[in-house]
Amino acid sequence: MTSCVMSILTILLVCGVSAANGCSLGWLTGPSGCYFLSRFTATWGEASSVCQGFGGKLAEPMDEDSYTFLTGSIHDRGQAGVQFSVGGSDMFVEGVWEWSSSGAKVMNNHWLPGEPNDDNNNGDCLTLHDNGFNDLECHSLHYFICEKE
Ligand SMILES: [Ca+2]
Ligand SMILES: [Ca+2]
Ligand SMILES: [Ca+2]
Repeated sequence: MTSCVMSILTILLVCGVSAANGCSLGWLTGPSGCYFLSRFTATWGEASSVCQGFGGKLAEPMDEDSYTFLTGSIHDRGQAGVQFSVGGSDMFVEGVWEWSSSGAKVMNNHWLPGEPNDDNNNGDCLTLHDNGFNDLECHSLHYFICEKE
């Protein structure tokens, strides 16, 4: 029993350790925070909940530095062409793309060609490829990126 408790404590301690740069183990250090690229898929809403469970949110690359960092990270992982859910949507006003935490407008200059196309009249959630943004249906399953301070 004692060893079992000790093991759990050890795990908690190891998992709680932060790297010298201030980001938790398994998270990347980016220009405006720490980022986690998932290795499993979820709906946009589920992904948002997972990120909140980590004490963060779905990533919101609001400036060129964070956009470039995240697209580069996707590319570096060998996942060019794979799309990751990020924290923007037009679920409130069709065609008006906003970051969820602030309502700030999504940059207009990084949509993939032909996007946003409001897939099936229902493409209301934002995903990021290694080369641009796409809109997709919120209930479809994708990898995702979390962000925290
Ligand atoms: Ca819509
Ligand atoms: Ca839409
Ligand atoms: Ca689309």
